Amino acid sequence: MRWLLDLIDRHSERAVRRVAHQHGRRSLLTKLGVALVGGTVLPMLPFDRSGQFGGPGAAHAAGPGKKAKADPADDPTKCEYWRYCAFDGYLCTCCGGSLAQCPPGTEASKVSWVGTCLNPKDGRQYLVSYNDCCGKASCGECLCNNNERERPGYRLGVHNDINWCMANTSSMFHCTTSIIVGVA
Ligand code: ABN
Repeated sequence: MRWLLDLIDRHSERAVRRVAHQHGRRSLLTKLGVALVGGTVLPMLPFDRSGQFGGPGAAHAAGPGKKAKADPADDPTKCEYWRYCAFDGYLCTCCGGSLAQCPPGTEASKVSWVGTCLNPKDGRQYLVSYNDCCGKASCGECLCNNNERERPGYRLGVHNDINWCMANTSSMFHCTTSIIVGVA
């Protein structure tokens, strides 16, 4: 009887060792496989990397949890926008109008003053007509005063601190547009 118990013992020990051995090897192989496939395939997946290295998409992808700053030279609601280099007044883009259109209920001034501004996108100088929008009280939003090439007030045509609604039926000044009228 003793010999039978010894035999069962040896058999079970061998079986247990074999299972433990094979299982250990397989799980190692599985882990290696996952690491290899993951490491090779994951970088090939189509992630959006357009925000890297300050490229064109950088403005909307400054990194996790961070908001990139928009360039004010590109934003017509900011005084730093390139067309406003000689602008004096309230931006019509903040007052219900646009760069070239007066807000509803106002009309463009019949006279204006023209500045010359550099467009950083193409390196060219543009003639920009600053027409006031007339017929309503001051808009009061986005007051800007840039004075590139402006001259003192005793020379009316080269001074920008003027109410250009003076020749309209209503001389009430509301806001100012910035209309491109030529290339210098
Ligand atoms: N051109 C804008 C403006 C209007 C009234 C007074 C000064 C400047």
